[in-house]
Amino acid sequence: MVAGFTLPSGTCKKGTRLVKRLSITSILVLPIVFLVVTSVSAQPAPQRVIIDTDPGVDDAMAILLALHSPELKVEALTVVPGNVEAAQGLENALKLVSLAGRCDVLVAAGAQHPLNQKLITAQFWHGPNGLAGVDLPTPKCKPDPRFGPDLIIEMAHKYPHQITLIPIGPLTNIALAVSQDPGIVSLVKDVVIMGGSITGGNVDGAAEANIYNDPEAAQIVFNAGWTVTMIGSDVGERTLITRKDVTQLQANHAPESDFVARLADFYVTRSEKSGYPGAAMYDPLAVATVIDPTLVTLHNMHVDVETRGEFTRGETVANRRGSDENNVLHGNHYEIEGVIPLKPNARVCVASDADRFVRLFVDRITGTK
Ligand SMILES: [Ca+2]
Repeated sequence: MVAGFTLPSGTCKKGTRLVKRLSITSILVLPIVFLVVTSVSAQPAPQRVIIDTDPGVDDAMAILLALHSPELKVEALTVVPGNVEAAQGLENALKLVSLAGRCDVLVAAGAQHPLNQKLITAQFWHGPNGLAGVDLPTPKCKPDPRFGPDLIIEMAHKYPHQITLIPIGPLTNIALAVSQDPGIVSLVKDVVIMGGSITGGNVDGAAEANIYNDPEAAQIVFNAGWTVTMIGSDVGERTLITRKDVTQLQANHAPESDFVARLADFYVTRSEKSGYPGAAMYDPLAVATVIDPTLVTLHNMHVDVETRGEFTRGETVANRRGSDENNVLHGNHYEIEGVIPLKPNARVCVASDADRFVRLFVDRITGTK
């Protein structure tokens, strides 16, 4: 019997047939409705993310990957100077969301320079405008008037425990946000940083570019009290997009994949000139880690940022053992009196499934999956 269904009086036979039909219908339809409802509710809600970016060839690829991924809801892009100056970065970010037809994504300017040093830009790697010299149309989307770090703070409070920050540039904006409001440490869901390295740098022997470009900011962010996820350059350098992938991107004609194909062509060509077999997908790997954490292997470590070393400024110094020796002065010498335990503050990426990542990237950009 269908719950809540009553028959009018004097319609017993017809009513019985009707009830039978309804019962049969309900037997057939209700399980289907149940399955549909269950499968819809089983889909996890998209994760809210804010991408803090210095766009940037690989930033552009990372942002478009995020905008093409149903697992993510990109709430905002906050712009930090790095690969390009702040004004150029803001223009690039607005052009990217305009290209994607996504003026619903907030784009806010942030810091204008690193906390404690001069800006170092990277047109050498990213082209004169930061986007491989590709001249995208004047943006239709407009900037949000809020200051990037303020927007990060607002969003963390508006969506407690839901926002994942994905900083893919120097950590200046994130440091400003967490310094102004340390309360966001317990409110954000995760901080997935593209930056650092535990096996040598890409600027010099020690430092990775995003950390090197604002080491003081990075030290604040790593030691703010949250556990960050660190996707370093040493893994990015083993996660390459190659000429074969460029060809596949070129074969698919749509405005966004055409644009990414041009970026990838520029980026791979630049990397080949420097002797690499492909281009390091630094920033897209950080975004992909949020889309599918099974793409990477993470190990808990305590990470500090060297801010003073003559040869090591900007190095992320990772303690893999979880303790420091406790050396105590005894007269004219020190003695080891045991160890001082260290709490991990980072989940450090030590490996990626590069093939599966590149497939995901190409499929999403070309709209294949
Ligand atoms: Ca970047």
